[in-house]
Amino acid sequence: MRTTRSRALFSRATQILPGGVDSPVRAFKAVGASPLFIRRASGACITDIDGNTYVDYVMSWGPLIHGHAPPGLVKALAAAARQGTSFGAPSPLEVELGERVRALMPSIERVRFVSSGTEATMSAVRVARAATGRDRILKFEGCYHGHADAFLVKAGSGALTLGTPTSPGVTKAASADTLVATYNDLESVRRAFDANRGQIAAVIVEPIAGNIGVVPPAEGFLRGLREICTAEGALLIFDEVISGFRASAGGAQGLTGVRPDLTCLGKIIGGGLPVGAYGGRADLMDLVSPAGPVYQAGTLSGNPLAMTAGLWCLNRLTPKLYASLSALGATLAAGLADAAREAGVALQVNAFGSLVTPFFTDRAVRDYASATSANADQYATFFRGMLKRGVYPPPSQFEAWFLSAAHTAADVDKTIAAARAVMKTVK
Ligand code: HOZ
Repeated sequence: MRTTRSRALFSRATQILPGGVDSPVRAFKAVGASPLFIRRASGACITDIDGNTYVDYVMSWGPLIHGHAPPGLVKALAAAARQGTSFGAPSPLEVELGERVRALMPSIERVRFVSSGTEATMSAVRVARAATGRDRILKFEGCYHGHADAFLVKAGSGALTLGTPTSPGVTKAASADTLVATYNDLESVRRAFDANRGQIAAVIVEPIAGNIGVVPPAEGFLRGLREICTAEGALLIFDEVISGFRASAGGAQGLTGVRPDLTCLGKIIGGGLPVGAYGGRADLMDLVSPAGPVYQAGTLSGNPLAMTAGLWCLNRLTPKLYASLSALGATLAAGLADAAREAGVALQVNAFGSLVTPFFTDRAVRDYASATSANADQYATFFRGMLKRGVYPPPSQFEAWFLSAAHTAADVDKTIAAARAVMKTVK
């Protein structure tokens, strides 16, 4: 595998982009490698500027449930672009996508489109604080809700990989109202409410944790959160940026039947273009300006290209798609587990439908502590070996693998065969 061009471009990039990238995990720091610069992508594959092609399991970190550049989407985007790329004024597409989101997730009675998941979560918390008149929020250790100041407390994703759970530059005041509980541990939530009676505006949770690797909710955890929030007069916010339209067409809430007060969306809702959204109960969302006093705005919010991509994606979420994604996910998870067993490597594979994470640990992974017991050095060796064999997993132990409609049984077989060979090299 020749990487001369990627290496040269990375060297040049470090002179203009901090760390050579526009988002930390892309720098491959956590896996001791130099990032690949991608020239193009199609279906389940990406090709770098040296001409190497890989089966991709990053899939732009989740939005591409229909694969890279599906021809129908490309055509729809080209047609939309001819009509104008941004209006800064309402367009019919926003209404159409909003209604589509509400049909798929009925808890979303009103929705506001923004441009990223980070914008969605910070705005949802603002609404929760305004609605309750309370300042504090409760999040879970290892859950990542974007990079707004209030959330960079014991966060997951890049903040975890880089070992900076609390970022410099976040003031004590900005994070002082953020409480942290343990994922899948309702007792830790009750303790936080006991110690902060009448002060917690909202509990925000990834209903399927996806930023410490994949950690599904334990039986009863989400329902327990709903009960506690209702009893304590706090709002329940589901951050479904990853799980929305992926766990099922109705997200994690559609599968579990637990109805949050507010939901944050991103990734699939934009079909690979920059979109986020937050929505929920009409009485809460009607606090948002100009319906109400809670200010939030954005130049590219409801952008016609992004709305077009979102609609294209959401209109193609069939039961058949989820059945085949789950089957592929199960085959991949089982294949990775078998490969590790054969090689005598301790591995726990967590999977939820099309989300998969192989954790290099012998502990069951159900929260931050067990996830971070995984051996990141072993993952790094595994990652580099897979890359050499034409498979591109996420460049961090603590990120999810994403499958798409474009992945085939042959892609997964190739991945498992590569894993069989590579596991033998993992010490
Ligand atoms: N925060 C994303 C992973 N959970 C990474 C975003 C990116 O690098 O594109």
